[in-house]
Parts: sequence; C-alpha cells; structure tokens
Amino acid sequence: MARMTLTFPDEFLWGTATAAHQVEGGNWNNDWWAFEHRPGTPCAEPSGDACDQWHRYPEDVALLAALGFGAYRFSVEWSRIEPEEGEFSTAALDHYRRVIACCRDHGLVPVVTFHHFTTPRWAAAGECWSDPVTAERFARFCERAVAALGAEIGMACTINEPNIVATLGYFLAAFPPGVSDVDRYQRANDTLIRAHRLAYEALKAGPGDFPVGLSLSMAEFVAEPGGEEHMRRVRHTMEDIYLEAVRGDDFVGVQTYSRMRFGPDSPVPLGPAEGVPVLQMGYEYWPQALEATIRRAVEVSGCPIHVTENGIGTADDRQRIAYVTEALTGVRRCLDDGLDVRSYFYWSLLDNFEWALGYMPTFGLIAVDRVTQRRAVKPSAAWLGQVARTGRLDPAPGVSGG
Ligand code: GCO
Repeated sequence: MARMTLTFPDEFLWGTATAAHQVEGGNWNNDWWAFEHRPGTPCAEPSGDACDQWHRYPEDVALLAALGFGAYRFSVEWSRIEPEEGEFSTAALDHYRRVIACCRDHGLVPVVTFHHFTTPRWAAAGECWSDPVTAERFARFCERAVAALGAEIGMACTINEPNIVATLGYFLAAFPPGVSDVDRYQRANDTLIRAHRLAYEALKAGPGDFPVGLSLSMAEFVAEPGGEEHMRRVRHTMEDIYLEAVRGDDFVGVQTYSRMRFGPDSPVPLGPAEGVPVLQMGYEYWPQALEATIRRAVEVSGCPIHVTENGIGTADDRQRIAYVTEALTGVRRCLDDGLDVRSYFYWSLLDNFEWALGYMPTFGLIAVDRVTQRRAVKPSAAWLGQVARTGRLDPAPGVSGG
C-alpha cells in the first residue's frame, strides 16, 4: 500500500550539525589532536585541516541556508577560546561571534555546543574528566564564552554526549585519555554530570534568553532472551544517570544512530544480527532506533526533545535518504502520540573527521574534497532541504535499507 505524505508542524526546526574539531582544522591545542598523534592509540589518521571551516564557514552557512534548512548546530572550541588556563582569546570569541552573526544573516538559528569531545591540553594534562576540578574549569569557560556570545545564541547544548566522553575515554580507551579504569570511569561520569549542571546555570545567567540542554548519545537497547540484566546495567550507566540528571532542563538532545543488543553471556553488546545491513561504522542499519530513543528520553527525563543528531555514514546516498525517511516517520509517530519533539538535526552537514576512524565514514549531506576542500552537494542534501522547506515528507520511492 502506498504510504501517505507526512507533514510536520510549521514551528518544527530543521537543521544540520557539526563539531569544531571535526570540521575547523588545525585544532592542535586540544587532547584529541594529541591523541591522534600518540603512538598506540586506535586513531586511523590525524584531523589535520579537517574541512577548513575555520576559514570557510561563510560558504558552508550560505549553502545550508540555500538548501532550505532553518538552523545550524556547531560547537565552539574551548582550546581556542581559553588556550591556557585563565587566558581568554578575544580574537577566538570574535570569530565565533561572526559565525553566529553569519547564521543570523542567513536566517538560521545558531545552536551552540560548548563542549564537543575536545578539551584544551592544559585542562587535560592531569586526570581531565576524572578530576572533579574539570567541572569548575568548564563552567568558568562557559561563563566567559556566553558573556561574549550569548546575546545572539538561539539554543545551546552544554556538553555533547558526556556518556561517550566517559565510556570511550575512561573505560574502552578509544577516546582520550585512552584508559580503561573503572574507578576513573565512575568519577568521569560524576564530573560530567556536575559540569553540565554548573554550565547550565552559567549559560542561564549570561546574556540572551535561549533554551539550554544536554545532548546525549542514545541507542535502542534490545535484550535477547536472558540478556535483560546486562542490558539494564549498561543502559543505566550509559543513559539513565544522565536522563535523570537533566530533569527540569529546557530540553534534552537525543542523538541516535543504531541499536545495541545484549545476550545472556556477556555485558558486551552483541555484534550485528544476521540479515541486518552493517554500516561503515560497524553497527547495524537501524533507523527505527530514533523513535525508540525519543520515547525513552521523554519517559525517563520528562523533558521536551530536540533531535540534535541523527544520521548515517554511508557511501550510498540513496541509503541515506531511506534511513532519514524511516527515522523521520518515527518522529512523526511520536508527534502523533503528543510527544513534545521540536527539531531534527541531521548529522552531518559535511563529510568530516570521524574521530578514531578518521575520514573513512561519510556522514555528510555535502562531500568535501580532501585536497582542494571543494564542497559537492549530494542529492540527499537537496532532498532533506526540500523536506525542511516544505515540512512534507514523501516515502522514498523504491529504496531499501540494504
Ligand atoms: C557524536 C558525535 C559526532 C559523531 C557522530 C557520528 O556526538 O557522536 O557528535 O561527533 O561524528 O555521532 O558518529
């Protein structure tokens, strides 16, 4: 049976997302750059010039607006704004003021993330997030940054995926500082939660009047028979402690890509199930996860929802359209059930630096030539821009997940 065209409310916000270290280039003064160059880490390649967005943001913002989107989510780089402890760079703050003004000039709502995975070298030199002092340092940075930028900010995320910072950095050793230490892992989670609370207060106290929230990495958690206890335990540390800590905030940012399955034998998630396509990231093609995680985020946190990231790394742009169509169909079902979902931000505007995996995974609506930096708009960008402009979603004709 043919599926009907779906419509989204006029006030629903459509955007794309990026992060400073993944697109700016030359961010040598943070812990990620150091990690990329440290022998023995799992990093495929260094970030280098990334997409040179530090210089090319006017072109990127103009492209995004011309495609039909209404918002741009990007992050400000702490290591540029506070290159040494207590030394703040007016030039770096002016740069981000220009980026925000550029968004406004093009009619885009600027959505600013204050921490997206990277920490200045000076703040990372000790125990970083497993040292409680990092919460106060981060809050002080937020206070200074919002004093300069707050008046024109449209919406803010305090910390991007603190659960990933903690789990990958302090337990799985795949992110800096690259350690596996249960005690430090616990302290990192505690510090990140406290950092969010302090940053929330700092951003609210500054100039401007914009919604503030935390953006959380979520997955559809699935238990195979006997795997329920493993699933519940992992989900508690990965999601629940954060969703409980954000109750009463302006919103929670849901960021979802796939699902995680658990069996009876081990707390480690099972690999991809047979018959489900596997993506560049090594996880399953599972667009239905977005609906499941929105529902869970509402249930546990009680907050309004912004989908601050959803997307797919694939070389097949038709598969991207199919994935987003399916994911948005789930968002529409949530709206039908009266859930307060306010936006959808596609990850990502550009093919960019995917952390330890380097430039191999291609999440972008726009391709970037790694030598010339030339931008090439993919068909999915025009397609999603049209959805954004019209608020209408047609089922993708004859495209499957595989
Ligand atoms: C994230 C990330 C991005 C990733 C994206 C794709 O917040 O996990 O914000 O940095 O690139 O999720 O894996």
